[in-house]
Amino acid sequence: MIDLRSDTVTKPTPAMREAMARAEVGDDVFGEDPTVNALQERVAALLGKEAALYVPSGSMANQIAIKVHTQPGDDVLVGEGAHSYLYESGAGAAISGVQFTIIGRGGLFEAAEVEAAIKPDNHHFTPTRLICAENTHNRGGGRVWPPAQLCAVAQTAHHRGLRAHLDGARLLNAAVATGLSAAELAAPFDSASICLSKGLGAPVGSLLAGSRDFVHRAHRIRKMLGGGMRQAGVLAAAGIWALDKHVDRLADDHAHARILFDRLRGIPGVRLDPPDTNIVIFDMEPPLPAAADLVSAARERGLLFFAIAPRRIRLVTHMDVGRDDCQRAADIFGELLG
Ligand code: TLP
Repeated sequence: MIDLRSDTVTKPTPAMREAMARAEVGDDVFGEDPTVNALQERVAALLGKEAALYVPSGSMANQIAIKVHTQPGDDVLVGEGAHSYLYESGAGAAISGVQFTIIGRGGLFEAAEVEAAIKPDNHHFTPTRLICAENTHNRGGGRVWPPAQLCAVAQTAHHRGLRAHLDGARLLNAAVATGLSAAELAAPFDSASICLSKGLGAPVGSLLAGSRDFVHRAHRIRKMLGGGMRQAGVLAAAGIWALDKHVDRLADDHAHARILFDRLRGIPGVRLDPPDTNIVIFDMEPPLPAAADLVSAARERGLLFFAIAPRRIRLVTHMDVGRDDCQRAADIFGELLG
């Protein structure tokens, strides 16, 4: 099977498993796991923040950030399709009691749209407290924010007294694609997350970084959500291995996404934009099949991917699919749609 459903499907490599087996561990709820501590320090430095906290998932990283930055009843500005409001099971409402206001188009937004969406200081309105930006943007097709635009939205938020959180589940894809460091991309934000379990190929884990005070408060919320893990160093070791060995190769995933794009764009009725990173999203016009039918037909040929709307497909490249797999996938699209 060629699995393009998500970059979350990767399995740890034999070398990564060895690093996990060798990991020194302790009780991380006591702060005594040396491997977790090393990973947290490493990611704080990577993101240019004072401190970082290891959490089980990207969703928990986002929800802890929202909880730390807001009070119940606050308003949070997000782009269309942001993971933090669309794919986290209503957690923002359930855990933090916030409402989301969606701004911009395709996941990205402009500083002027932040300005325009901030609610007036009047008792009819809920106070706008936070913006969340997602880089790269998943539903936006792995879109990389133009760095100046990303910086401008955070600066505008700060200027208006709001906080700014960066969902950087795939921030290292953005760093590789732009040539900027993750720290430069995270610099305008009060908090930033990265996921180790997407393109980087670790089995579990995300980090949430910010000031020492932010991480101190985040730690308490992690405990509240049951996210404290004990001898988590066996998992953190996979993350350290991934940061050592699997960052530069993200460029291969981006090149493989380009192979898929190059084939799909030649098919009449397929509409898509060139991928910035490792995600390709395309729409199909009739008489091409509905997305669910394409998913079933491709599955029979050994190719997996998701339909994300009735006529929209998402493909994600990652370290467990090579160049030949992507060429084969492109051929299957040619057979089924061409
Ligand atoms: N995204 C998953 C699905 O949940 C959609 C995927 O297959 O792409 N932020 C972003 C931008 C994400 O894409 C994801 C996962 C998360 C946060 C959440 O990470 P996890 O799955 O670790 O909670």
